[in-house]
Amino acid sequence: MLNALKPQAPDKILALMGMFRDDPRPGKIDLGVGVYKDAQGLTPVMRAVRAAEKRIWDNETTKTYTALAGEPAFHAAMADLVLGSDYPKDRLSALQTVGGTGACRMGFELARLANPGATVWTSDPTWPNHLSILDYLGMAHRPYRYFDAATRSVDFQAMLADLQGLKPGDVVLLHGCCHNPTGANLTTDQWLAIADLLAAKGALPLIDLAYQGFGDGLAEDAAGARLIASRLPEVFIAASCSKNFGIYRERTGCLLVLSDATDRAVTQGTLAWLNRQTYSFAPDHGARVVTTILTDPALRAEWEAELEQVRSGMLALRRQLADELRLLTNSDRFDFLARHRGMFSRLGATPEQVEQMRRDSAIYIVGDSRMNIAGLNNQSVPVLARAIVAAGV
Ligand code: PLP
Ligand code: TYF
Repeated sequence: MLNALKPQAPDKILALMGMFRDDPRPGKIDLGVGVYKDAQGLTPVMRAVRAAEKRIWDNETTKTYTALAGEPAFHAAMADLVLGSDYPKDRLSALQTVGGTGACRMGFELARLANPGATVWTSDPTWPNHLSILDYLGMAHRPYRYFDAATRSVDFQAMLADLQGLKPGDVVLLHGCCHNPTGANLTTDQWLAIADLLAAKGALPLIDLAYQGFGDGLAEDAAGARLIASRLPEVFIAASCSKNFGIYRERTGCLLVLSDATDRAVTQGTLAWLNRQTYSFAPDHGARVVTTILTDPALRAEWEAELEQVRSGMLALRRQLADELRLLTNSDRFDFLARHRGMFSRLGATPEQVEQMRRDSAIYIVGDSRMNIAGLNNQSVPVLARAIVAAGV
């Protein structure tokens, strides 16, 4: 029977991770997979996470099941982190999920249950797993133009023009901040215009918030999601704790759903039911760590300070790289690197140029020329800048 299976295409980002590992060259630079790395190239466990884990280890007396949708304390802590303290509590449903990916997946499934004919509109480009999950679910999806390859910024007029085609009940997948893979983000005015358009069209926003705290700050990175949440009757937010808490492998995320208050009970019940159909209870440990940190003022302050170091470190690397390229090219062509936010920037190199940088300089960048800025340090920035110029980007 299993001989009927067809091979699946490998995940290109994860495949690049393996190629990097197998490269024996000593000065190799990994700008591939989206994992934060410090100046030593390590992805450390955050201090607040260690402290929370110790506290849980000291105090936990049972490992019995919790609740199908996850702990209410986790839901409340995540809603507060994402939406701020004055969100409409009578309109909120929430689901603890297996990472931000699980939150996206459950968001798609919930939308499909409510409107089986929904088309999901995705930015061009977007995170490849969005598209592969939608394909797997058999859900219709359509790209909207987003990235202007010439300016490496958002082509907002094109985005608005494409979204004119929305039908009532369609889903618009938006990156809440730190767009993956481009690094180009919407301004507040653009978020407002999107909110107005979706409201006029009767479309449903699904905001993928995987990098809150990696761009302009915790509140700033949630501003788009908060603005949409304050203006639209129904909103889905898929929040990941993988990056901002550095707990990737614990698989921690949360789907927040705002609905009419009269639909809340059935929505919340449907979310719990979706977990039950898929894997029953979501993993507990990461969610418990996050709840412990967010509800303890001292731990929270320590976490916020460490996250701020991570954020400002990436911003400093962006500025250093843009400055270096200004000097080498005697132009401002690469200033967009300092304007982008989050871990990623799409450089705008051809696949051949990406390949040349890997071959000649042992620099690993995803094939679409997405670079993970966190893979750099002060010493490797000039190496990358010279390789970019040598490749003729
Ligand atoms: N969405 C985007 C855009 C991402 O880049 C990621 C990154 O890993 C995720 C969602 C989900 O992450 P995870 O499932 O590891 O929490
Ligand atoms: O885009 C990235 O690099 C991160 C990590 O299948 C990632 O979001 C990459 C591929 C994948 C899962 C996570």
